Amino acid sequence: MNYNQAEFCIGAMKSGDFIRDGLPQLAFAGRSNVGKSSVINCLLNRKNFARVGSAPGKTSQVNFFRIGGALYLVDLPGYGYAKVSKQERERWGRLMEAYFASGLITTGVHIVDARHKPTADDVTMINWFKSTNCPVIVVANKLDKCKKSEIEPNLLRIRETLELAEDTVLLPFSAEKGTGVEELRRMLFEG
Ligand SMILES: Nc1nc2c(ncn2[C@@H]2O[C@H](COP(=O)(O)OP(=O)(O)OP(=O)(O)O)[C@@H](O)[C@H]2O)c(=O)[nH]1
Ligand SMILES: [Mg+2]
Repeated sequence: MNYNQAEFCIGAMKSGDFIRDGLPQLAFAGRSNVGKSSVINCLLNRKNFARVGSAPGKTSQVNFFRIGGALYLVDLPGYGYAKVSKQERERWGRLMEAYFASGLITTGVHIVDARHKPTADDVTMINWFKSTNCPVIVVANKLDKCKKSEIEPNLLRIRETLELAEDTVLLPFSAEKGTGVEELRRMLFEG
């Protein structure tokens, strides 16, 4: 699969905008600012393709990128950003619910922060993924910000808090350094 051939298709604001053409959809979700767009850029070996927010909570649409004419990477709006109005939060909830209920997701990529214990919102998110019955890969991003001695215990804490099945991949990752990117490409693009 040629991941260098990538194009932005649509930023969906409502369920009617979702692309329904039968190609696989790999959905990227995670807390605001955790690095969803950065992980996508890293995968595609691009600098600023999926927009990296200077202010958190910037991506408020469901962004569809078609890759190699073969599948979509779907950059979902982040959650858990405090300075968002109740109205905006409700809009987010409806949009996400519609996308998760659409049956369009074929693989989930849940991005969490390698430094921290997953939040209550992270637990809600992984449960949404589990409810789709699709395979999900958990990416522990910002690994470059962890001390070496923290990595193993942090990964264990993530696995336990999210109650990941034994066969669920938890991938240590750094979008900044490119750590884990080849493995993630293999899993997503050659799987
Ligand atoms: N050190 C470090 N910084 C990172 C990494 N990944 C992302 N960042 C930084 O984290 C910030 C947020 O990255 P984004 O990719 O915009 O995060 P996002 O999850 O798409 O954010 P929203 O779209 O607002 O939900 C940016 O300043 C990135 O440069 C990483 O692996 N290591
Ligand atoms: Mg983003």
